[in-house]
Amino acid sequence: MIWFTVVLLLLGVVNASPFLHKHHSCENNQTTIRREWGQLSVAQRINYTDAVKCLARKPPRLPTKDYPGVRSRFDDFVATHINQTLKVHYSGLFLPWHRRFLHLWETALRDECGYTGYLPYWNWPLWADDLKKSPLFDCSSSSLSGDGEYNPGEQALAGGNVTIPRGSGGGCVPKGCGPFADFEVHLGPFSRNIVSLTELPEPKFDYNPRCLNRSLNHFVATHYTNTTLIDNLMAATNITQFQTAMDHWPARPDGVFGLHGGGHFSLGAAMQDLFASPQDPAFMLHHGMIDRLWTNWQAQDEKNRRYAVNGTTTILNPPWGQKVTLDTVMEFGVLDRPRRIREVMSPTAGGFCYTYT
Ligand SMILES: *[C@@H]1O[C@H](CO)[C@@H](O)[C@H](O)[C@H]1NC(C)=O
Ligand SMILES: *[C@@H]1O[C@H](CO)[C@@H](O)[C@H](O)[C@H]1NC(C)=O
Ligand SMILES: *[C@@H]1O[C@H](CO)[C@@H](O)[C@H](O)[C@H]1NC(C)=O
Ligand SMILES: *[C@@H]1O[C@H](CO)[C@@H](O)[C@H](O)[C@H]1NC(C)=O
Ligand SMILES: *[C@@H]1O[C@H](CO)[C@@H](O)[C@H](O)[C@H]1NC(C)=O
Ligand SMILES: *[C@@H]1O[C@H](CO)[C@@H](O)[C@H](O)[C@H]1NC(C)=O
Ligand SMILES: *[C@@H]1O[C@H](CO)[C@@H](O)[C@H](O)[C@H]1NC(C)=O
Ligand SMILES: *[C@@H]1O[C@H](CO)[C@@H](O)[C@H](O)[C@H]1NC(C)=O
Ligand SMILES: [Cu+2]
Repeated sequence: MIWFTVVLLLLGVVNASPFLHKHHSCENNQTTIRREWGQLSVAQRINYTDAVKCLARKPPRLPTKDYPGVRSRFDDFVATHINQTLKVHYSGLFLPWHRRFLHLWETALRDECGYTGYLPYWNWPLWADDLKKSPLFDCSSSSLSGDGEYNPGEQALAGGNVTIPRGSGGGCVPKGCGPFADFEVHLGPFSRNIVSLTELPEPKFDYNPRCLNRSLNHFVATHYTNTTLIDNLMAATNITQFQTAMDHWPARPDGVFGLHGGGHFSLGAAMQDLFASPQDPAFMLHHGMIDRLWTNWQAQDEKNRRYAVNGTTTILNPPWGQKVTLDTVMEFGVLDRPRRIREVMSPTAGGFCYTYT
């Protein structure tokens, strides 16, 4: 009887907590689960890549007249990302903007291409030791294709204190290598300069059809997406420290990438393109992992982390940048109406209703 009362009291306290109350906006909807690629069945993986290819066959909403490189619904996402690049990277908008972007992508796959699953993610350290043998990049019909053809001309990327040895590919994903072997990308490329962001290109939307160019990079995967770095990230005690571990640029003295850069530079030219990287079908799964880690980190301390933001609305947070607040408005072009940062701070509120395994 005493125990029963204690339990009831505890339940009362929990129910009255402002945190749970706020998160009740999701209560009438079943919380959906985003799973790791390796946790999906082969049929679920194929359903995902089929839906991605379906979006790449659908007509765009952006006018090709104004945006010549935009040839498909898939390209609407790429062009929107290109357009926002100088605001939503290495800035206070990085985490919130990409959270909404992923949701819009997942929704388009479901609503426009009949996909019945949810966004998968790529848990980097599970596969870092041998990307080529991973279910993500093993060239099987249930993968996201794999390495590019060996390009003897691919160089190491070097600058400042950072040198990244070349990867194992450097050319087109070859015939027979999974669902994106014949995939055509249309936009970019933009500079892949990894050190100096002092001379940034402007967004452009020219039509430049070419193959999906990959170079799996064992060095980057093992050095910049490993469990030590994830543990370090998750141990961050404030959002500034979290963002730094996730997303700092390598031009810092020890020349280390953030985990965000680590995933991008693990895969080769298409993913190393700061502007046009959503052209690689692995992009959304990489960002799924980033959003998952942020989600878990936020949930560890509701009071201090749920609404924590820091930085500006400009790439690399220059001193003159406008500081972000929860009322800062983010833009999504043809994909969505503008959203305040506040709206996206919880995966179970504001129209979101998802969790990660
Ligand atoms: C794959 O998608 C089809 C509909 O396109 C659906 O009927 C089927 O259940 C899906 N398979 C899995 C494993 O989700
Ligand atoms: C490289 O490292 C040295 C020593 O840590 C530092 O002084 C220098 O500023 C770094 N260079 C760059 C480009 O980060
Ligand atoms: C792939 O990208 C590399 C690096 O930008 C480039 O040198 C190479 O020409 C590209 N290969 C193809 C076939 O597009
Ligand atoms: C992860 O990488 C960092 C630096 O790149 C290194 O110091 C650390 O030992 C690595 N950890 C593991 C588990 O490989
Ligand atoms: C964030 O945490 C780091 C590491 O503990 C600390 O050095 C820094 O002062 C903190 N920043 C703020 C704004 O609390
Ligand atoms: C925001 O980040 C800057 C460094 O980029 C740091 O100096 C400042 O203390 C941070 N503020 C908060 C409230 O975290
Ligand atoms: C790019 O951003 C500008 C300014 O917000 C907007 O007018 C334009 O429609 C956007 N274009 C795309 C492709 O999103
Ligand atoms: C609940 O589902 C409805 C219909 O699918 C959707 O319109 C609404 O945004 C969802 N609400 C939340 C909080 O997820
Ligand atoms: Cu991005």
